[in-house]
Amino acid sequence: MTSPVRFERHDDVLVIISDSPPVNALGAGVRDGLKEGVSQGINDPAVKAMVIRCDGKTFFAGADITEFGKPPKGASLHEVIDMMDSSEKPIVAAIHGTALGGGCEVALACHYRVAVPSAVMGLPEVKLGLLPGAGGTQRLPRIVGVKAALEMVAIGDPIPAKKAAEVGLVDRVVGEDSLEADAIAFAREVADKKPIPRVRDKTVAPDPEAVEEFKKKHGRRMRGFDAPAANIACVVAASELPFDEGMKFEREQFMKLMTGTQSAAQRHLFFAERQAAKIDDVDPKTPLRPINKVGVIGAGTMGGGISMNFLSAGIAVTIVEMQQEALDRGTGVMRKNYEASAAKGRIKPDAPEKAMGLLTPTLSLEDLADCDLIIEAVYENMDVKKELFTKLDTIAKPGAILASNTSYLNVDEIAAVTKRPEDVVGMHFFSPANVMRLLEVVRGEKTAKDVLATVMALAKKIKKVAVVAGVCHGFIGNRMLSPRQIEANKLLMEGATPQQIDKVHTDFGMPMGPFQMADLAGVDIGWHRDPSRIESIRDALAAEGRWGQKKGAGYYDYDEKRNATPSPRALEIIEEFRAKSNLPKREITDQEIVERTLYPMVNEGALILEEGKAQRASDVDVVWIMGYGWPVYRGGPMFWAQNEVGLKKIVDGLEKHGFKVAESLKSAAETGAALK
Ligand code: TC6
Repeated sequence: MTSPVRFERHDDVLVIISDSPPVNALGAGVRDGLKEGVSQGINDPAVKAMVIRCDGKTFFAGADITEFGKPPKGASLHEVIDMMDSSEKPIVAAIHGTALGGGCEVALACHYRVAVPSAVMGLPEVKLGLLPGAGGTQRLPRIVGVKAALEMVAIGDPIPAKKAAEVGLVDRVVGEDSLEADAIAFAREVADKKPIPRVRDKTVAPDPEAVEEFKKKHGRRMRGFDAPAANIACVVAASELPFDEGMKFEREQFMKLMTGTQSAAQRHLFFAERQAAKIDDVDPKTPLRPINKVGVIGAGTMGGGISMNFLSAGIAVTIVEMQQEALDRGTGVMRKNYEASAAKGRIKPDAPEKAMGLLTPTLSLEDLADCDLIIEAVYENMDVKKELFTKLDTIAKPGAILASNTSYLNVDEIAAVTKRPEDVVGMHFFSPANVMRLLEVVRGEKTAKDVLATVMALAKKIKKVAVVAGVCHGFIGNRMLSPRQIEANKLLMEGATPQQIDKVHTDFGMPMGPFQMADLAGVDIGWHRDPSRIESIRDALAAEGRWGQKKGAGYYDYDEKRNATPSPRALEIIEEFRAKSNLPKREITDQEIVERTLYPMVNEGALILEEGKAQRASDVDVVWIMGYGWPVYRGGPMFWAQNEVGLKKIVDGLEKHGFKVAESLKSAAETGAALK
C-alpha cells in the first residue's frame, strides 16, 4: 500500500507532506509515514531542517477517531512526537485549515510553527470526552500559560492563527497562498539557531486563581461530564510537575477517559451527527435546487427564529404575517435578538444591519412568488395548513420547495392538497429556532429526492444538524416524548410528585424534567378550555389558571425571574384529583421512574426504527441530544440503552411494568445484535 506521506527535498530542507483525505487524520499510515520522514531528515546529513505540512483542506485534524478502541497498529503518536521533539534539526509545522487534537499536538512537538491567516488551532478532545493525550495538556500551558490553556483544553474551542500568534503558539503568520515557500524560508532562517527551542524544556507557573475562576465560570456547562475535570487536572499538573511526570499523569487520565462510557458516547455522537446527513437511497451527488430566497409564513416566535437562520447565513427572506402589528412585532423581536447578540460580542457589530437588510416583511402571500423555498410556521391545525398549502400551490413558482414546520401533523395529508406533492417536505425546527441545532426533515411519501437533498444541504449551510424522519405522529422526537409524558402523569397518580420525577430526569442529565417542561411550554397547550371538564391533573391545573411559567404558576410556583419552587397548591390539586381515582398512594422509587419514563422512550425509538420512520438508531440519538437536551455523555436514548443499561435489562424492565415490547428490541436483547 502506498504511504499517505511523501517527502520532498528543497536543498537543505526536507518537506514532509501528508495527503490523507478528507481531514489528514493521524491514522496508522500517516503516523508511520511521519516517522519515516522525520527519521530520514534526522539521518540525512544534507538536511538541515524539516517542514511538516499537509495537502488538501487541512493540517492534521486529529487522531483518527475510527481507530479508538481497536488494537493499536503502526507507530504510536507518542513515538512519532517524541522522535520529532528530540530531533537535533529544527522542525517547522506549516499549518493551514484546522490543526486540531493530535494535529495540534504534532505542531506543539515541532520546534516552530507557522500558519496561514485562515488557519485555526485547537484541542477539542474534551468534546469527545477525552483529553489531548499526546502531550497537549503538558505542552500547551508551557506556551500559553494556565489560564489560556484551560479555555483551550477544558472547553475545546479552537483559536484563529492571529490569536495563536499573539499567545505565542504560532511563531509567524505567513502568506495565505505561499505556506510551503514561506515555511521553507522560515526553516532556513532557524536552521542553525541553537539551542533548539523545545516546549518540554519550558516551565509554567501555577495559577490557582485562574483555575478557580475557570471552574466557577464554566461549572454549569461542565456539569455531569468527566472530561473537563481531567483536562483541568492535567493543566494543573503541567504547572506543578516536571514534564515527564506530567506526561505520565496525562497518560493515566487519558486512559481512564478512553475506557469510560462517556467518551464512547461522545464519539458515537460525533459520527452520528455526520451520519445523519446521509440519506440511504439518495445519491450524495444529486443536483440540488438553488435556494437564494426563502419565504417564511408567520412572524411569531417560530417564524422569526426560522427566518433568522437564513438571514444569518446571508440568504434573503420574505416574511409574511396577516396583520401589520404582528408583522412589526415579529421583525422587532428579530432585530432585538440580533442586537443583543452583537452587544454580547457573539456576532460582528454590523451583523444585525446586514441580516435585517436581507429581510422583506409583507402582508401579502403573493409576495412569495419568487421564493425558492417557502416554510410555513402558522398555527398547528390541519385545516389551517391545508388552506394555506392550497393557496401556496397557486402562488409559488414551479420547482419551489414547500415546507411545513408542523411538529406533529401528517405531511402527506398537507402535500395532498397541492398539485405538487413531490415538492412538499416537513422542516420541523425546534424552539428557539435560531438557537436549537436540530432540524427534523420530514420525508413525505412523495417528497422528491432532490428536494430532500436540497433541504439537507441547506440545513448544513444554516448550521443545523438535520435528521430525516418519516411521516408519523410527532415524527421522531415528539413521538418519543409522548410515552414519557403519559407515564410521568401516571406516576403522579400513583403518588410521585412532580419534583421527584423531574429530579430523576435532571439528575440523569436532562436540562429539565417532564413537568418543568410542561410549565415552560404552557400547561394550557392543547387544553379543551372548559374549566368544568376536569379529566386529568393537567386539566385541573389549567382550570385554575396554573398555565405554567407565563402565569407564574403551574406544576411549580415561579417568582418574577421565573425561578421555580415546589407549589403546595399544585400538590393539593394533584392530591385532590388523585384521591378521586381511588388509586392507592405508594412510595415510588427513582429507579421505577427511570424504568417507566425512559425505558418506554427506547421502546418507542425501536418501533420508529421498525416502521422505517428513522433511518438508523444513531439518528434517534441525534434528535434527542440536539432537540431535547438528552445528556451528550449518555449518547442518546438508543446508545444509552444498548451500551450503558443493556437491552436485556431494558426489556425486562418494560415487561415488569406491563409495556408491550417492540419485537426488534426483544430480538436484539436476545441475540446481542445492535439496534439498526
Ligand atoms: C485526538 O486527536 C486525540 C488525540 C490523543 C492521542 C493519544 N478521525 O466534519 P466533517 C471524518 S481526538 C476520523 O464532515 P468538515 C468525518 O467523520 C480528535 N475521521 O468535515 C467525516 O467523514 P464522512 C481531535 C474524521 O469540513 C469527514 O472526516 N480532533 C476525523 O465539516 C469530514 O468531516 C477532532 O475532534 C477524525 N479525527 O469539518 C476534530 N475528523 O465524510 C474532529 C473528521 O465519512 N473533526 N473525520 O462522514 C472536526 O472537527 C471536523 O471534521 C473538521 C472538518 C473541522 C476537521
